[in-house]
Amino acid sequence: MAQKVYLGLGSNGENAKASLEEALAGLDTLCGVRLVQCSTMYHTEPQGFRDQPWFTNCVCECAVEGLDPESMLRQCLALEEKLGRVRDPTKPRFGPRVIDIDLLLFGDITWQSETLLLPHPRMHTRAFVLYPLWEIAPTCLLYGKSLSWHLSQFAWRKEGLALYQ
Ligand code: PH2
Ligand code: MG
Ligand code: MG
Repeated sequence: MAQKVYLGLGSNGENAKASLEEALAGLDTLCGVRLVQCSTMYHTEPQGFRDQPWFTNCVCECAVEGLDPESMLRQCLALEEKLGRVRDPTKPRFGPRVIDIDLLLFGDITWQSETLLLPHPRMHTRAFVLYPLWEIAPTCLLYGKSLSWHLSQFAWRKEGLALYQ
């Protein structure tokens, strides 16, 4: 049976929107993966490492068949590389990137390995993930609470398509 998988996509490269579109198209071509829906693309204030350009972020839903979370992750990392991402260990961990594809939720699976944690360990603290996810999955629960509950736990605001936090 196919799993409902939610992914967070982000870019603060030069052509961020084009990079997200390429990533969405690329996801749909992955073996065992079908793109089901995608949120609006938002312009989002950088989190973590603040001194970098604003990001464009969206969240998408994929139907995933015959893949476990680690093999899905490997395919996502390979797609990031194909779209031009270079991981430089001397650069800040949360710094600028042409494309970031994060596994947020993989069905109801809780996963804890050295390479992957599910649910994504920071998603409940980030408006740039929670708000677009709420848009496409308004009844989704995270740790047994609604997405709007999580969004009420910290300060953020939406102005048009901009998400401040
Ligand atoms: N990704 C990060 C760090 N900070 N901030 C925003 N607004 N959007 C992101 O996608 C993002 C971030 C690390 O993955
Ligand atoms: Mg990320
Ligand atoms: Mg990532």
